[in-house]
Amino acid sequence: MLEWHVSLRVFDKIYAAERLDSDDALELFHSDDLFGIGRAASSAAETRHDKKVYYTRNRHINPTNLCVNRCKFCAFSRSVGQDGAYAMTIDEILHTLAASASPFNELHIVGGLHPDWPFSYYLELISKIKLHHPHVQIKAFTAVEIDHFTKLSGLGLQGTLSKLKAHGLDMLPGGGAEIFNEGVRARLCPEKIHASRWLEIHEAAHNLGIKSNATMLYGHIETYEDRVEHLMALRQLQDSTGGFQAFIPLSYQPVDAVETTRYPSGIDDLKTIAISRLVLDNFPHIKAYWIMLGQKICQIALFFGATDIDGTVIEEKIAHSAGASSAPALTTAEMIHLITRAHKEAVQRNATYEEVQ
Ligand code: V47
Ligand code: SF4
Repeated sequence: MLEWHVSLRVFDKIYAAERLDSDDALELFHSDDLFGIGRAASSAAETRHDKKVYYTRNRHINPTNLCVNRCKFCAFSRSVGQDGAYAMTIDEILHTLAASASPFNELHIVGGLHPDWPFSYYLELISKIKLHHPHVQIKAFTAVEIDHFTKLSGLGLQGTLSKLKAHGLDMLPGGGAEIFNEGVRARLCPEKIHASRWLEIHEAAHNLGIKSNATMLYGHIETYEDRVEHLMALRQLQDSTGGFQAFIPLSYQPVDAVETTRYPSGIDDLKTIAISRLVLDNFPHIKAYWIMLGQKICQIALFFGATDIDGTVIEEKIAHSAGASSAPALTTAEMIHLITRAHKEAVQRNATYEEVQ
């Protein structure tokens, strides 16, 4: 049941910069006071970054869509022998990068859990990319992939992450978090690592000086309580490590295999961005990922607490396999236009949020 008003008590806490608790967050999700919540989140964003909105020149590489996990919401993955399955050699990836028409300074590499590739494939991949593109920062491998690598390497979690770092890994992306609630995970992605393992992997990365992002896949079968539980778990880890850079709410792109008639509305997208900004008071950035939101909602999200819109994203495959209607890529000029038309200051960054001229 939607309540139009958020109680004055919650707004008083927000404007006094007091930390919100789970009940406050839940009240915000149940409210339909989109503008009140948005105004508060926008003010929280401007306190941190003034009018600045960050973007990057990046491209994606998905080395393979073969995956031994088959999450129900994932239209990208394939099993061995299935139509559309692919696996790229390291040379193919290097050629793709060399042939890239537009320059990039961040590479986002994620893929399926290949049934046969050894750990050495991944080490060689990132070290060769660094050799050919030394200025490029590598944001690679979700916690789900890192867990898979620990089984291949036999080096344990710390040893595996340290090896990857030594070969050129700069930071971890935020994927694989989905929704931490185990009941929802059991229904949507039973083979995936548990939430506690996802958090443990990010904690270990932070302790080794590897920054990371965090995501939440919302708008499918989860409840508002599940979203709040997810946000609180992230805030708690961030309190202890400070290693997260951005939180990215991922707007679910409906696929037939998930039995739900729900999908995130524009209002839900904006409210989720805004509430994330208000609850995750220790996260530097909330990212409005235009690939999943579409450019227009992404632009409006800049008035709801988002201070990052990701990047040019050449060749996105995961959301587009699920039918995302956003463009396949944006040019730098289009990104700047999107930000400045919202009367914000467009700031180009690298993967670790240093400003790039
Ligand atoms: O973990 C899969 C999600 C994620 C669907 O860290 C889906 O900067 C919506 O994590 N609808 C991968 N989402 C993408 C990701 C990401 C993207 C951009 C930037 C960063 C970052 C991270 O995509 C997966 C999964 O949660 N996903 N299927 C779907 N149908
Ligand atoms: Fe595999 Fe990741 Fe897709 Fe799940 S979301 S099936 S782990 S590629």
